Amino acid sequence: MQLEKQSIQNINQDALAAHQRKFTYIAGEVANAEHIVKKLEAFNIAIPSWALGTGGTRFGRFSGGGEPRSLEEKIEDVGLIHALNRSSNSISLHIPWDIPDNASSIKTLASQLGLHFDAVNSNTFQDQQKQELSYKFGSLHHVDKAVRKQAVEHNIEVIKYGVELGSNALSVWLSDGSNFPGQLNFRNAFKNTSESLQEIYDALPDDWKIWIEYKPYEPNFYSTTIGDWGQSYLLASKLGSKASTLVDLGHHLPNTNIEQIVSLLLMEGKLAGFHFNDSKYGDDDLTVGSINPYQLFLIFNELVEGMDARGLDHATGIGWMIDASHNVKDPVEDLLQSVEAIKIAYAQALLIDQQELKSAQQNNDVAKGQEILQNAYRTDVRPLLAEARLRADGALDPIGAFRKLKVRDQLIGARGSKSVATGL
Ligand code: PSV
Ligand code: MN
Ligand code: MN
Repeated sequence: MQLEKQSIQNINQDALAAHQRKFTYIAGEVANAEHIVKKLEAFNIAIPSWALGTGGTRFGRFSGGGEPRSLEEKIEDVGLIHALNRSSNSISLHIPWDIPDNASSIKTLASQLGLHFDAVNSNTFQDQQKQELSYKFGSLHHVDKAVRKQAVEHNIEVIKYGVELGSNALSVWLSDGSNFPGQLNFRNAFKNTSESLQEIYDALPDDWKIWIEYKPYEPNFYSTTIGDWGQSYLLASKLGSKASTLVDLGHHLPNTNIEQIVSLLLMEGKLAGFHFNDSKYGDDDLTVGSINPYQLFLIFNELVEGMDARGLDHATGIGWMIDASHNVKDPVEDLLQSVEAIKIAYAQALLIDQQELKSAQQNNDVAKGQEILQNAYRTDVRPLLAEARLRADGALDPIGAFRKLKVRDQLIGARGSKSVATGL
């Protein structure tokens, strides 16, 4: 199904007067409201194909119904999200969970909905049916050259799919690691990984990039071969300019200063981009901004300041993606919430007077620096987001519109109440 602009506009009518009141107020309060609205209008976050169905845990999966049954239906759902928030104009595929065999018709469907394909993700953390060799003891780091070769070939195949779809980045996350001391020689595992990645790197088309994701633990609980940003950065540096480090917010040990990592990677030109989510304990994949929105804001402060310093803008080079999963919420509503949280953090960071902050830092005026950040963080920027959506023909209140238009009921009608997303 597709959402008509007109039906969204009809729903906006009821909330228009209240919105205008709130927008006029904030536009008078902050110095750069127009600038922020324009930045928000241009801001887009990729939706992961694997987040459109109920994820579940290893203990169970409770579907909400109407879930996409095919890649086409996943693309349709991203189209719905984008129609409502006007900030989700791309989809990130995970192969082989998604098999884009019919690339040209898939591409046509996406472009009809105003979408394109973001990074493609490879998967060597599971064994697939008919796969010759097992990844039980790892893939790119494996002690057996034949297993490494199989994993390299899979990645090269994923690049080929990506080329057909018009993507230009390969995102690699490896579960490779060990569960017990003595299981693995760390240096050999790292060298094998480096050599395997080099073979994949050599197969990248000229305008492509490879993004190397890190994660400290799970599924391995003693060591992970690309376990932190240092290990990812080391690999990316050895590989060359097409390689950089992907930061998944949930892939840090508790209380890690993620904004500092972001700041330094950006400085070194090695920040690939993000898998946005939130975390209470580990790789929880919770809705962005649901646990620690201040951290998200501090990350965006580093991005705004660091991108300015490097002459970058939102569209240049960095991958903005969500990586979350939904066990008890409607996946579409959850993704709408995540995108909203990211844009709130971005808008708040854009409120900061960076010159004033720099001068507070230069003068060691600690309280002033803190005040500048906290004032921005405590500003309700939601009317700026709503205005950006309104100007782009989106919904003033995306979740409200999703509910009023009974989108989920219609999806259940079309797909059934027991539909299951492919690949999950
Ligand atoms: C691993 O935890 C990860 O964050 C990687 O990005 C995978 O591609 C994704 O989750 C799969 O759900
Ligand atoms: Mn991730
Ligand atoms: Mn993860």
